[in-house]
Amino acid sequence: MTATKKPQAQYLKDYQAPPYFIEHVDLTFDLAPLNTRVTSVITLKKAVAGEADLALDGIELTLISVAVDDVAYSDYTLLDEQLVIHNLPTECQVTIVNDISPKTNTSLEGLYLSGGAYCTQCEAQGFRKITYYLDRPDVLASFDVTIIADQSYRHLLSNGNKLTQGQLDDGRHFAKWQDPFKKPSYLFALVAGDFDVLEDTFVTKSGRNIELALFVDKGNLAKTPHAMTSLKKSMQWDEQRFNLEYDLDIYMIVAVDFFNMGAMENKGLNIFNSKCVLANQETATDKDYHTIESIVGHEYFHNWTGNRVTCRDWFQLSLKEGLTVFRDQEFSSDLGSRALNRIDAVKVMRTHQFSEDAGPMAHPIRPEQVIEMNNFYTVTVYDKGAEVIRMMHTLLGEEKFQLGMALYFQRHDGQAVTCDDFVAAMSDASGIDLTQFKRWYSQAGTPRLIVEQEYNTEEGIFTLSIEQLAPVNQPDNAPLHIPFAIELLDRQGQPVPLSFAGKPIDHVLDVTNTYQRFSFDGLATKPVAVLLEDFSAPCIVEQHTTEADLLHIMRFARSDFSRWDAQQQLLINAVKAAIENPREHSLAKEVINALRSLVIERKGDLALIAELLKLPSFDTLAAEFAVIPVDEIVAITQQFELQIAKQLQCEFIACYQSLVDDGSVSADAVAVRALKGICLHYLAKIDEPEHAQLLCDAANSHNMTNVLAALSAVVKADSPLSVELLNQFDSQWRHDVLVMDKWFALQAMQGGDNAIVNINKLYEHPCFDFSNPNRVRALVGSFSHFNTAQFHRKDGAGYQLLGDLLVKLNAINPQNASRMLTPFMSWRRYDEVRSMAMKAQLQRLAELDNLSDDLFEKVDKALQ
Ligand code: B3K
Ligand code: ZN
Repeated sequence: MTATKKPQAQYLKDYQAPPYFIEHVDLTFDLAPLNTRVTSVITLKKAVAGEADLALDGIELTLISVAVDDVAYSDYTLLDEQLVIHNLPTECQVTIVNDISPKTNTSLEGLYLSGGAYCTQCEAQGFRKITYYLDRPDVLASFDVTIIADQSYRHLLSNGNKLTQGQLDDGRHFAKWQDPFKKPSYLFALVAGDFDVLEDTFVTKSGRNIELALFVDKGNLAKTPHAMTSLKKSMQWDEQRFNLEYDLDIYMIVAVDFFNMGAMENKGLNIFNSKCVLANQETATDKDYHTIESIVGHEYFHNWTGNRVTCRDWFQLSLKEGLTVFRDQEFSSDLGSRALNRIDAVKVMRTHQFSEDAGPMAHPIRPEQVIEMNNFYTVTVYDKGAEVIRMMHTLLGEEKFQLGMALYFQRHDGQAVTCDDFVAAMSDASGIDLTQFKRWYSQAGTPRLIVEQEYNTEEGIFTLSIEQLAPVNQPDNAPLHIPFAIELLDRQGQPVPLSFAGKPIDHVLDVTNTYQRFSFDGLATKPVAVLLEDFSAPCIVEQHTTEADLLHIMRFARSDFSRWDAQQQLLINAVKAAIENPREHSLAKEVINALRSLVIERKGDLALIAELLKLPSFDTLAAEFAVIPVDEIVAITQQFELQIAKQLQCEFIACYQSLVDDGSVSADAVAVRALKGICLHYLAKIDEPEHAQLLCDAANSHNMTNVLAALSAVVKADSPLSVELLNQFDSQWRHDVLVMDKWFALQAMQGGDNAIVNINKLYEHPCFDFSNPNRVRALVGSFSHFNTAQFHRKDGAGYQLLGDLLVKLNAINPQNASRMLTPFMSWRRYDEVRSMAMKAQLQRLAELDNLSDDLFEKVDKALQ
């Protein structure tokens, strides 16, 4: 790394409590696009004995004045990113006036303009782009906020309850808000705009009436009912399952088009990416409906796990995120299919999280060193964090887990705490020792478990020996406490009771040592073992399971998840065998027959059957190899899919035609559409007039799930139909950018040498906008993640396209740039030609004069 700039890391070990408390803050915003005036009056109390400067964070602010107790004050030092005020009295009020420019703020952090509306994003450290403040999560203050704006901004919103509103002499208007709950600055929010509003109410279980309001761009009201229903379901679920009730009198959600992530849990005033709110059957897929429900739930659940109890410092982020992801996963599983939700979560773990954990950005769920906090909103902190909570839930059971939650709130409501505090509550409430378990918080990497099975015919004893190996990239890791769930099946597929010497054994084995043996007796024949049932711990299990055992598990395991898992393993083995032995380029008869039975019999949940008919993704397969054989994986999966399509085409047609989609959003209708979609996926691969007709009918339907199933089927099959259907979609939906994102994604997935030229051309499309993260992700994100063959072209043109984009985004929106960089992070896992071409792009970024901290941190780690 030759770049002269070397941003400094912050360390968990250096944590110090703040030298001042801020008891209250009174903010006034006089809104104007290029010069919004912010007046902040902070009521302070010194928290330490003796002299202490007050070092307030502030970035890109124009300081106008400082006063202490209403008297102008000049004893301060203004640094690049801090205002250091000296010699303050022990208690005082500091008034700071500064200007900011929302219109030119393209980072989408701090106060910015999204379309015509002002909005904010303060987590993690965006508040310092609004005013000088102790911008850290352990400073909890009550906030009063006054917003002044032109009348055209009809809605002036902030956290808490509205105190007053009125007209000003100059023709402008104002509103005053008060949040009675003390909060850190990252939960502050302000919105000013002219919206359509969907209003509703919710009565809590203690009988309080809560006003609900959903603010969207004009004309979008018809797309709001699903999000509102999701909110009410979330409120009810949190009361039932966690005994948690909403606290303010009003809950507001605002949808904006320019947003860096999905949504933000600001107290009482959530701000959402419009794609995570707006939906109707014509414009959104069933998957979008599910995502909206889960994100609305996630943000709502933060009101307790995040807002009422928050993080002491940002290293503790998983305290709120891991726990809230666990809660939203449970919400989705209680309301919908537990198995499908588990499959989705495990896919994320095994592909994205395992690869992050094995790569240059590997970090424990509680990181110890951070340069740019925004880089740590990762699959590790969120999803592995949720798995760590789930393991505690498995070890404690629901009842004790809920006692732990209750104790956590009893001890820490209104505080900023650490992950240790959470585990202590769980352990104290349950009486279960979690000392060793806590290593999950401080050790990075994915543990590997080598499992061996022995069966002693004479004694009828079956033994599992489990060896726990440290991750290759974390050789010094100490053994973890791993809840390892199993099921044993007999030859007939019946579950075998687990016991030894007359003592029952729980199906969750406590793996705590580097090597352990677990024996079970009373077994007349060698059982088939289902291991790591339901993915009971985020580990890699290494063991050889025969094809016959996998087929047995697929038929008989009690866990739907484990049945899916066995099927995936069977398919993964087939792809690996084909790569090792190029003559074995077809799927075995048994596998095709198993798939055929699924399509014909259609027993159980149709959505699960749809899932079982999918081949493992490129990422899933790539995870199996030290050096990813890109061309082979692409070629073999294409070949297998064609084989399935050819051998089962009659069954797919019959299945497609016999399924009746009633067009509703019921779970049954969603499952029907999922299975019909898979049929289309395979049928598109064979150029037959009958198939083309089915595809065109679906593409012309009024249900976006069906339309998209048809379009993605033709695009992935490189079917001659795709040009016409894509053009038709473009002219039909050009007025709706969120729908056009689906079109951009389809364009990005097109095969053939023209793909890159096409994307460069699409940058000129009237709907495309580099400053909108949704557009960029739809087009280039889909390309780099899903168009494997073209992104990983050997001539490096795919990498060049992403590199060019990153150079541009680095200046516009570093947070988005850093997210888009992810595919380059695993450059070492590719063959020489590809890895050198990716590395060249990283080096190109490293040499940028204006390299952002966000990109610096990742590029620097990647190149080390
Ligand atoms: N807490 C926010 C994420 C903030 C990301 C900052 N770069 C959304 C969520 O996890 O609920
Ligand atoms: Zn969250």
